[in-house]
Amino acid sequence: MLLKKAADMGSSEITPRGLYLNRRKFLAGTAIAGAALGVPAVSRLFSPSTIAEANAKIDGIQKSAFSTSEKITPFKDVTNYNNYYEFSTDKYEPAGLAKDFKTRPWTVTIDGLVKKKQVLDVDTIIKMATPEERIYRHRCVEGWSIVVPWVGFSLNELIKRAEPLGKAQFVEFTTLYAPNQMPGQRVPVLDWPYVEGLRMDEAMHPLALLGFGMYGEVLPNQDGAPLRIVIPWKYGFKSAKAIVRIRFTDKQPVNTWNKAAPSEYGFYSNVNPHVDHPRWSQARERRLGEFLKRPTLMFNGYDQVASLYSGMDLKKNF
Ligand SMILES: Nc1nc2c(c(=O)[nH]1)N[C@H]1C(S)=C(S)[C@@H](COP(=O)(O)O)O[C@H]1N2
Ligand SMILES: [Mo]
Repeated sequence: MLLKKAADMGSSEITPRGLYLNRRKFLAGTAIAGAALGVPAVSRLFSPSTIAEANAKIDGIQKSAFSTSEKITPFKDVTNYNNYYEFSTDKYEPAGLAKDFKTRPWTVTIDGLVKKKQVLDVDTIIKMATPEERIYRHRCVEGWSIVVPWVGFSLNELIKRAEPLGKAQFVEFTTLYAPNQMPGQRVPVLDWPYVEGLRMDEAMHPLALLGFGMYGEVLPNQDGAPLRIVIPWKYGFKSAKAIVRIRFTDKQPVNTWNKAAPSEYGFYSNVNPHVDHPRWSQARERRLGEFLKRPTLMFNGYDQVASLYSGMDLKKNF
């Protein structure tokens, strides 16, 4: 069991008020079964069957110097407490609802300001470089954190092969839109599909990971299979799951959470204990499974990215 529930923000807290009320109205006006969507979970037991959906082991994984030596969060916590609004706003539900999500065949479209526009099979991408285990801290904007042994390689491996044009200043990531498979997309809680973005130098930073596994295995569906990004120095929502498109652009992408609540979620979203969310402090966080909160670190402790933001006002560019 997790010991952190008391401190969790419910979905009503991450969801901006207007949207939340709209969603409730929407739910009230349509007789959707299980309209409990708007009600944050108080307590639920893990279903062992979701944990048993063990995925294939990944061969030839190398260790990474970027890994933290902090205690890894148990697999069952990381895979049963998920933010994945395409499936549900209830963090306990994606594990079950994503069980039959189809991750093959799967292609990723690479387009925009890039020399090699192409549609790549996800298995071609996965084989592009040596898989590494990267044990990263992950800090959700809601105040909880985890330590996860991801499997993947630097996103820049893919970007370099695509040969972006000199004009490309940003990269935009788009998640699959498949309301037939993703029940959360039948509800207008966010503007689907989920979109995220990075500045080119952020995307090229070796810490920015293209992930396809965790704990030595293929990524569980609820954690973003078959392919996601993991940006450890930014709040969790920047780490988009189930990516189908990577577009290079000269304009700053409009990321989904920024569109939903521009005063609450910025484009940069670097972990920053000195810039509070308008509705709660960001100074501390609770590790899943721990009781006491710990201080949140600037850039989530990844100081090596600080130079990317030198000269920038990170209170303005939150
Ligand atoms: N497509 C998509 N990606 C997403 C989200 C989402 O709702 N949809 N939630 C984000 C948020 S808020 C967090 S904290 C992380 C959670 O990743 P995890 O469930 O693997 O811990 O995924 C991020 N990526
Ligand atoms: Mo999050």
